Order: sequence, then C-alpha cells, then structure tokens
Amino acid sequence: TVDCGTNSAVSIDAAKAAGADVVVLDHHQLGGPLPAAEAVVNPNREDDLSGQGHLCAAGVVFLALVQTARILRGRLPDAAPPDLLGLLDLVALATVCDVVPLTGVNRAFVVKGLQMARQQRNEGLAALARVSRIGEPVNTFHLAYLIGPRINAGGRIGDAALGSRLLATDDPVEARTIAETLDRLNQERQQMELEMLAVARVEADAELAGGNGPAIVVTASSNWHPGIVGLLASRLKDHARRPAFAIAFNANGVGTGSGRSVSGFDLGRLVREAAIAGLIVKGGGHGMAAGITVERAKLGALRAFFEERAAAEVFRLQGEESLAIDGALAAEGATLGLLDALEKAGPFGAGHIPPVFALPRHRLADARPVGTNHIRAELQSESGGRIQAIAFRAVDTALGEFLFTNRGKPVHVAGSLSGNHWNGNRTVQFRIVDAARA
Ligand SMILES: [Mn+2]
Repeated sequence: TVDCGTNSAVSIDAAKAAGADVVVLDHHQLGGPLPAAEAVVNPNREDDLSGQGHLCAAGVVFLALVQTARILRGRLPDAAPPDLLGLLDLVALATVCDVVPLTGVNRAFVVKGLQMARQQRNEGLAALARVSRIGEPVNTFHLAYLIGPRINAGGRIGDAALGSRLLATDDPVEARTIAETLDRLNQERQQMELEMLAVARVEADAELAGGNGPAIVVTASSNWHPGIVGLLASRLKDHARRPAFAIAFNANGVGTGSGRSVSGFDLGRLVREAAIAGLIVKGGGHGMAAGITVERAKLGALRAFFEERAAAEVFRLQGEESLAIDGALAAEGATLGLLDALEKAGPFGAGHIPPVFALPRHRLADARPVGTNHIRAELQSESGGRIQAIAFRAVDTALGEFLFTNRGKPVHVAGSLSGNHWNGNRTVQFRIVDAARA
C-alpha cells in the first residue's frame, strides 16, 4: 500500500487472511496500534528516529527503493542497477503536489527531479506539459498548478487509474490520448469546483457573520462530489484564514469530508481525537490536512467538539498572523539578474517560501481580471519604472476588491518575483500577495 495503510489494521488483517503479504509505504501519523503488515515503512511512526517525517509518500517509496537496490546490489553484483535517479521527476511532482515542506531531502528531490522533468523522458509528463501549454522549462509552479491538478482530475471525477497509466506508459500515442482526456476532465472539474465553491462560501460566510465566528469552518452538502471536498476545504481555509472542512454527504447520511489547516495548527491530531471521542466513523491525516468519515447525526456534536478543542489555539495563531517582508524594491530594480540570483536559492514552495518584497508607493497603473479568477496588474514606481504583476485567485477576495478600487492610485504592494515566459521572451513578474493604500 502507498500513502495509506498505517491506520488500516482491519483491512490489512483481511488481506493477510486472504493470503496476501502486505508492505505499507506511508507517511501518515499513526492513530492506533501498528498494523500487522510484513513491514510498515513510515517516517512518522513513533519509533522512527530518521527525522524524515516531512517526506511525501512517493518520497518514502523512493527511499525504500534506494535501500532495496542497495541490498540487491550486494546479493546480485552482476545485475544492471535500476535507474532510480530517472524516476525523480515523479518524486518531485508528488513532493510539490502533496505540499510537504521543501526542506532537507525534499528540496534535493525537487531540484534533481526538475532536471529530469526538463529532459522529458517520461512520456506522460511530457504529454501533460504539452496539453497544459507549458512553453518554458518546467518549474514547481507548473507541477503544483498545471500538471498535478490534471493528473488528479482523473481520480476526482473520472477514472483514478488514468493518471498512473499516463505516468507509466512509454507509448507517446497513449500518453497523448490520456493527457487530452485528463485535460478535458480537469476543465469539467474546474467548472464543478467553481459552482460548489460558490455554495460553500455562502455557507462559510453565514457561519462567520458576526463576531469571531467558529475557529474551524465546517461546511457540508448533499450535492457535492466527494472527490472535490479537498479542493473546497483548501479554498475555504484561504478565504476564512482558519482551518476548514468540506463534507459531502451521500444518500445514507454518511459524509466524506476533507480538512485543510493553517500553519501551526495540527489538524491530524484533532481528527484523531474526534475519532477516539466517537464523533466520526474514521479519520486521519497530518498537520496540514485530514480526512474524515462522519454521520450527519453527529455533525453538530463534531462542530462543538472542534470549537472546544481548537478555538483558543486557532484564534491565538490568527492574532500572530503577519506577513514577513524581506526587503523593499522599486519596479526598475526587479531585473532578470536579480531574479536569477534569487532562483539559485530555490526551488521555492511550502516550507521554503520565496523572498517577499515590498514595492512601496507604486502607482497601480492597471488591474483587470484574467483567466478564471486571477487579476493582472501593472505597477509604476515614482521614478517611472514599470513591472507587470499578477494576483492569483484574487477576484472575489479582499485583495481583489482593493486592486479594482485603487486603479490609478499609489499603493504599497507585497509579494515575490517570478519569471514569465511569453513568446520566447522571459520577463520579471511580481506576484502580489497583499496590498495597502500608500
Ligand atoms: Mn499523502
């Protein structure tokens, strides 16, 4: 089993009774006794002293393969060694998409894996890069926002095996066919997500109305697709700036829910406590994300339990929330040379964020919606330097409202620099994360 199994003692006993040997390769925190598998390889076992708890499941698999190859090399000295480094493109993809911190060995996986991905040796990844119209060397942003969602789109509303078939195939024709199918499923998924998100936001805003609102937003519906609750939870968490759950109930009143946390709050632990308290059928996860199965009749009690256990800590974390700015910059100072120098410290992502700059007192020369819900802007310094800027998923947010209503005015903005490839040209782009009136 990969990315599961640690908390599935019953299923593993059944598999063993049916004659299967079971090896668990997982990274989830343990909620009860270890399952009776042949091996449970998990850096988050309480008796694991490796300090590698930040690995994603693919990283665990990779290191298990490295060790297996090492053992086999001793036993079969004449056999050709497997090309494990050639698989790091997939490890990098999983590491970025699982949003584990890009520190330690994870960062090494992503640096080497991006080099592999740029060689386009994996037919499936190459085909996905083409349908995603990635016209530049693959980077972590592409993995997280263009390639990852398309692979997951298969599992969310179509056929979960499509993604694994795509990544395993050596046949460029099959790769193209599957990549095009996933691209179409991804478009359908985006549409479905927008409709469900609109409903979820209304529900979340109603909960938040007046006072502090709940420490943990819990939204639920019988009309949601259970494959999309993780995405909904993630958007609600950003919207409400606190941990959030989205739960899809089936016709029998049993809900599949997913939760996403804010940094510093251990959601996996809270869910395990709820399981022990008998408020959910089952649940598990890690610090930043958790999954639950819950009966509709227990939803009220679960909400109360969450508030009782989490409110003090969540509101304390909210009070401490701030944006750390590394330096100030003028538009004309944001050069390709500076960007190249900064990127040497990358790749950036979860747990290793890019330097945050303030552009003080720049005129917001333009701000208009682009794509589904992004905002493209242009900023001009007091001495006339200009830089293109983008605020992702900002339409319908406080930041978006600010940008639209302050066109032409001087503003302070904060964010990071990124490269933008267009028609063979590379330019510097400013990713806005926050803004204030100057
Ligand atoms: Mn996982």
